[in-house]
Amino acid sequence: MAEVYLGLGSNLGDRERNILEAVKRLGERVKIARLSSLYETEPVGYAAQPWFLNAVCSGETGLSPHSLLDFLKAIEREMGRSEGIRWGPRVIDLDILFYDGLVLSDERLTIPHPRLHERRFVLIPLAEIAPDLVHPLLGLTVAELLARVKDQSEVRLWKEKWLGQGK
Ligand code: A4P
Ligand code: MG
Repeated sequence: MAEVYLGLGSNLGDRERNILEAVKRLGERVKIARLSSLYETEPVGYAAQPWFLNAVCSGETGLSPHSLLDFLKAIEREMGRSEGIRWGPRVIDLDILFYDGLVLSDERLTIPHPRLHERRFVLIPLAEIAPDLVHPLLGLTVAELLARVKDQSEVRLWKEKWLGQGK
């Protein structure tokens, strides 16, 4: 089994319901251990779109990295995400942030996620559930990455207790 950290984001439709639905579907192949609060976040990369809800979770899975990516893409497809503008609006976006201490990069998959350390909308929820987790390439903890991040986009705590999280 591998310990994985996943990022969830939605900025179309009922955003909270979309994230909740994605967490439920993830549970079919990933035993969820920790789930962050929900944060409302300013769009990064492509500004002319609605604000996101973002969260992160950790869990254990028997899936290989590429099988996990296929599983996440299948959930995105089933939940009606259509191909759109890169970094543009989406019903649900699921990213692999970390997979054990693995470092991997090919044409389909890069682990750790190549932009996670530049993004407050990832680092803030991640720091809530795993501040001491060390980035295997950068050698810094999540809390240290957050202290150094240049991104100044807004990230607001939106809902702290949901789905029985925080146990
Ligand atoms: N891919 C490579 N590595 C990974 C990985 N670690 N996890 C490939 C997931 N996918 C990975 O992703 C494009 C391709 O990246 C996948 O097919 C996979 O083979 P995508 O999800 O189809 O497209 P995308 O999400 O539009 O592009 P990308 O580059 O993944 O964007 P990001 O980095 O996910 O950013 N602002 C706020 N506030 N909140 C957000 O959640 N999200 C984005 C998307 C931009 N701005 C945002 C947010
Ligand atoms: Mg993505």
